Amino acid sequence: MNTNITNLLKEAQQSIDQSKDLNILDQVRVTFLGKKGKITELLKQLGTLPEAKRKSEGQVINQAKEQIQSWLEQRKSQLETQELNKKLREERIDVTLPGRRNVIGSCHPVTQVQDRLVDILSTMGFVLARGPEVEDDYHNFEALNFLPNHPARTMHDTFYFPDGRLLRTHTSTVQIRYMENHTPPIRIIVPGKTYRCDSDATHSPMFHQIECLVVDESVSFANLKHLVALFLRRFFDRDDLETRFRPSYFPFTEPSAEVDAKFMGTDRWLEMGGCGMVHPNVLRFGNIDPEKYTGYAFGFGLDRLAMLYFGVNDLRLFFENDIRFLEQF
Ligand code: 2NL
Repeated sequence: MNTNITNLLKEAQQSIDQSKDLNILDQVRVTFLGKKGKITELLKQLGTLPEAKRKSEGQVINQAKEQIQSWLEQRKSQLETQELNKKLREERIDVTLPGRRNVIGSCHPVTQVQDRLVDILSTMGFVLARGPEVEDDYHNFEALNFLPNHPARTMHDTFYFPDGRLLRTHTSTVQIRYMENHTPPIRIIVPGKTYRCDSDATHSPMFHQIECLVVDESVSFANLKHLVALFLRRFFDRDDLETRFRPSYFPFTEPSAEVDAKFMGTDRWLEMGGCGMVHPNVLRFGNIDPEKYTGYAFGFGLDRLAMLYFGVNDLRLFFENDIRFLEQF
């Protein structure tokens, strides 16, 4: 019996020493001291021994039990210290590391140009107006004097929804809506996103326009020409900027013109946008009496203005959202 105990103690000591963590140590405790543990089994067997041996054997087993308990406790506190130290090491904060930088965003270049245009035209008495990007055929085409079979209505240029609604192909929809709810004098500026089924180096399916509409008594083509020239000079901050009108056609204006600008030192005319006197039919669709009022309107491609303003040579850069490009503005 005694040699058994000696071996058992050796075995326990070894297992305790080799326990790598608290879970394993607890398993060892169960193996020796648990309800069905080796020591517990020995104590149970005491009853089968003759009276004389029972006491001394009992003492020996109890001593062994206490010994194992004390080893377990020692090892336990050792492992606890180890685990605490490991945790402290892992969770150490290196206060000498550089802090995380706050990355601050900025306005997209097209938005910057849009804001600049709105600022300039606000000083000229224009009021900002906005409207929905999902539109109906009436506000996008019919009220703008597009005949039922006009080519711009075909699936080729316009994004249609299954229910017949569409993504506006120009911001003029907003001016129609504004005329429906206001009486002249009207002086509005309408910037916004527009959509056409077109995509290459110079066309993006989503692009931006900025349009202006003026309706009042005795508004003239001369007023239009003066305002466009003045506004372009202010926008490019060039008093020497030359502008010219070329005859053109839009369903919603008559007469209509294309606007070109030439920068001093270059001999090339660059197209900026279009303009014209609001067609009497369009005024009527907006509940405005064309016998009493006249109006002019002009529209510019905002992305194109932004390219010229910042000297960007590829339209697509504006829509790729590459942070290395955007960070430069
Ligand atoms: C262009 C040409 C233009 C207009 C837009 C307009 C709006 C109403 C009535 C009459 Cl509600 N006209 N807008 C007029 C002429 C030209 O835009 O090339 N835009 C990028």
